[in-house]
Amino acid sequence: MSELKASRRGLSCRICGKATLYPFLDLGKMPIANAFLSSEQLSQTEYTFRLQAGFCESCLMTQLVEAVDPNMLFHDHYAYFSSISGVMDKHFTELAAIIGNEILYDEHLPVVEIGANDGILLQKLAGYSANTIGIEPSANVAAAARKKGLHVVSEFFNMDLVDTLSAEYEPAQLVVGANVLCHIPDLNGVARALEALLDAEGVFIFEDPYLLEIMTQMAYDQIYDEHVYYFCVTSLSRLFEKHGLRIFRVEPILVHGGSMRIYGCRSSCSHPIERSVTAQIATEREFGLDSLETYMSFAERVQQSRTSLTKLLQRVQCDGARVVGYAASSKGTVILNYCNIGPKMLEYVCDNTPSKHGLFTPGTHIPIVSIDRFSADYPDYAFVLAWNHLNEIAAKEQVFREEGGKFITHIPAARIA
Ligand code: JHZ
Ligand code: SAH
Ligand code: ZN
Repeated sequence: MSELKASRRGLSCRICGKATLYPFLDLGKMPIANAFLSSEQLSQTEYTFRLQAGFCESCLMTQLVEAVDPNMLFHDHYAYFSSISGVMDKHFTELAAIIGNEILYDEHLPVVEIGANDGILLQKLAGYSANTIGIEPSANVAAAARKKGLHVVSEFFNMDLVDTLSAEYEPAQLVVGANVLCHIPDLNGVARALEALLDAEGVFIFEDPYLLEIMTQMAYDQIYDEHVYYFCVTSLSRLFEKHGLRIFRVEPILVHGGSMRIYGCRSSCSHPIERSVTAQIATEREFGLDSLETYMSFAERVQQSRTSLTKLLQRVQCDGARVVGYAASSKGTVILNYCNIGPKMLEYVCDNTPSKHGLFTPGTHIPIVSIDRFSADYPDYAFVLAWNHLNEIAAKEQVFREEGGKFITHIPAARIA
């Protein structure tokens, strides 16, 4: 037994219920990542919680220790609009084509998307199916999807919703969700609901940030309130298998800094389990994703990552440089708060989401401005808070670089890019 385990009893795991959840990373007191503040709210007390990640030794699911009520995160003014990225738009065009050409098998059976947001993927799926249904609890982004003529139910996906859908619709031939499965605390409930919703030969596809990439890239800023889980294929396979489902194919994908697309179905379905699944599970074992020590050593490297980032920022500031933040992402909230980077360090954070302009970053209170403001008077450095979009941002900001501007990133290590 390791020293850590000997020293204390584990907490209760959200997935298997056993007292084998060991906190390994403490990112401290944290506000809600997407709770950008108006100027009136700056003087009010912000909701905060202790941002800690834990690893369950029994079912191997990595998860938040303290979760925030989803109703506080996904509501009528959710800040993230999926359609802000051209690269993501292309990514979803490709996903829709795979679904349309390889997965759908019936003209009539419903195609359901969970976490449809502003309809970026659903609209493309509608090109392949006349029966698409989006599930999206955040009313403002659901309204943006409906404006595109899409059918969207503004509810959380769970068993109650599936009961309602089942009364009205036939079983689904496809359930798809990008960057949403890891957001849902009751994953056992999701698995049960999937099992109830899917047709006998129906397929589910999910894409989420991949734990192995988070660890190798030092992308600890993927850990925040909305991301309740950090999946590997091993932990997800075990979860689905408990509920009569199984993963039959996995594909690593590059978006959001390294994600995994998983394809699943009922256990009794005809899809054979492909080599990609067994190979990925073997890779995860080799890396040590089944061992608490791997997570403890990641946590040590997170502290080192913070030190080298703050040193780099202090150094350029001491040289008299003007530094701003680029992209008011959820991940940015984690970095800024954990590394204690405020308005004295970053003059502003610019972002291409109009509804974020005029607001302030959660916890650190840096003003969020438009990209026009950035272009009007380039700073010396732009610290990229959506490092996953660095290529897209750098391509857009060629003039900034031509005029001597430089990007700073902390992924995979603090550096001037
Ligand atoms: P981006 C959100 O994470 C939240 P965030 C959520 N939990 C999740 O998992 C992913 O999305 C899917 C700006 N930007 O995509 C716009 C530019 O300014 O990394 C956004 O405010 N210029 C659901 O918030 C922010 O970056 C650009 O050219 O970490 C998006 O950050 C681009 C491409 C983006 O998501
Ligand atoms: N799929 C999009 C949106 C990701 S943002 C993309 O990849 O860009 C996550 C979305 O999931 C948010 O719009 C949020 O409102 C929604 N969501 C959160 N919990 C959900 C649940 N239980 N059921 C369905 N959608 C949910
Ligand atoms: Zn567990």
